[in-house]
Amino acid sequence: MALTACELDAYRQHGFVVRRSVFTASEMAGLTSETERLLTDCRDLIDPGNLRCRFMPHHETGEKLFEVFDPVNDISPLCARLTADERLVGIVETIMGEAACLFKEKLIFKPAGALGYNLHQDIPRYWPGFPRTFLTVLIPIDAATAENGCTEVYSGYHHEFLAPADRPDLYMLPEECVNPARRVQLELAPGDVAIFHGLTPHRSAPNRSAEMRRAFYVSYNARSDGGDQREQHYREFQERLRSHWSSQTAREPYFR
Ligand SMILES: O=C(O)CCC(=O)C(=O)O
Repeated sequence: MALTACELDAYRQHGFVVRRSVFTASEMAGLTSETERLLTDCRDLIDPGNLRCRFMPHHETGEKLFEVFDPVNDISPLCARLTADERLVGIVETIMGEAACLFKEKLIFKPAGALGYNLHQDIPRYWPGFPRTFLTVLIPIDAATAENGCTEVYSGYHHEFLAPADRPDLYMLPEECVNPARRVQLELAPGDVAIFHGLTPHRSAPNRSAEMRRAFYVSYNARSDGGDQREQHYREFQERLRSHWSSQTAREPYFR
């Protein structure tokens, strides 16, 4: 079994679990070099008009900093291989109790100074058909610490939506939705992984260190919950981004 019975119980109780030292130092060095290669070789993709990219303001100056490639598998064979790695898929399938399908993957760079993420659950209440079995494996590339804005999860909230039923559009949640005493900062070393449920509320603080805090976030759904829907998901996701975009600016976004 890829997770022990104890780890599985912890996941069921808290909505997340940490598994240490899944990947070797040399595997992690390979992934680190891959992120550096992407920043160089794919520099021309990094553009606010490209739907693959997201930017985050600097927490003090407001300067827009490049933050995320979403998706990344099509420009990174190494990332694509990692999302199919049997150690990861084994952990996910132990939790799901059945075969898992890759749903989406994003490479977060979180450069020095980048603002954190407000409290949210990954499964949007407003999105019909979004798989309820969605979960994410967080693979830290740099050590994730409180200083550089590690992901912070809240234990025991993964059975329901926190957005009120009359505000299904509310993706970013008020902090009062959660009890601060149930917060766990996912301080992780390269090689560790954390797995958290799609309804586990989480947030992060700004990166107050002088370096990037890179992490690969890989999400899966159970095969019985819609099957392989990654392509369909990205089509729909980009459609939503496009309509949001067109309400903000006259420039036409593109995907490349
Ligand atoms: O990387 C972070 O700081 C948090 C990312 C996150 O919450 C998300 O992508 O849903």
